[in-house]
Amino acid sequence: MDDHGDVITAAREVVRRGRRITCFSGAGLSAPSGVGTFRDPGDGWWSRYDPMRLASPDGFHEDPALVMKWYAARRQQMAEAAPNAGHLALAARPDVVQVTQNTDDLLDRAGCSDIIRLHGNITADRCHAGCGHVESVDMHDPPGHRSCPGCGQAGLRPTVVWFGEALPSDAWERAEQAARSCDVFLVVGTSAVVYPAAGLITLAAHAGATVIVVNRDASSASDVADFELLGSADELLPALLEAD
Ligand code: BJW
Repeated sequence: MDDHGDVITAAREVVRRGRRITCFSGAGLSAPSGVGTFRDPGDGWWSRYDPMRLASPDGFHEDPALVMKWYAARRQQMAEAAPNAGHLALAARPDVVQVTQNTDDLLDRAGCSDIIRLHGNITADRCHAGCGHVESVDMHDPPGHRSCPGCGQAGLRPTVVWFGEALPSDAWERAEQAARSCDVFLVVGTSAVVYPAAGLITLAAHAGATVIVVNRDASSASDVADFELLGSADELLPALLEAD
């Protein structure tokens, strides 16, 4: 067997023996479904657009129509996507705690029921001024910029976390607990550069978990990895997680 096969076999054995497994995922999990990543050179969103114009409160304040146009494009892309074999392999393991940075609904559609969402959920909009109005959106026919029908004070924006915004405290507390208490921490398809989310990896490692990284390329998680499996998440996760 080649070196890569040896690493998969050894990591698979660690997973098989794991009693508490947490999976921390990012955009690379949904990439094989056709959902764009953020930082991949060439086709990642941030290679083409300034993140602070599209994913920050200041950007929304400056040009809300542009921001909502970008979200409409992403929502349509996600609506046309289907869960891939990586999502399905995770959903087949209800014992694995799912912590994700992804805002799409592909883990839900694969069958995961309890997902800890660090960066929110793209399938709904809320009042940017915080009046409490929330509404789900039609992902196949997503809306553009419009005012909040609840208070009329501000625009509606996706229920996601932008740069400079705090993560939902309940999700963050559950994620920290899941990182601290697991014995195997899977890191799937994330560049691991966005904080505080990326800090979960070192938290888990320092708490004694074996860290298994699944990524198409080396990432900021490479240095912390006990096992690094380089390849596509839709091919590696079934090999890592599925029973013999
Ligand atoms: C494959 C593959 C395949 C491809 N198979 N793999 C400490 C230091 C420096 C800065 C900070 C810090 N702490 C906080 C900050 C600021 C900031 C930050 O981290 N900035 C850095 C980027 C410099 N963080 C924040 O602002 C956060 N908030 C915060 O800190 O609040 C503080 C606060 C407290 C109290 C009150 C107020 C404030 C919020 C971060 C929000 C991130 N939001 C986004 C977009 C919104 C959601 C949406 O619209 O969907 O979230 S940005 C974007 O990055 C998105 C993602 O969830 C996130 C992570 O990206 P991810 O998933 O890793 O994707 P990529 O594209 O980066 O990587 C893809 C990977 O997949 C690559 O590695 C590929 O190789 C791989 N891949 N195909 C396997 N087939």
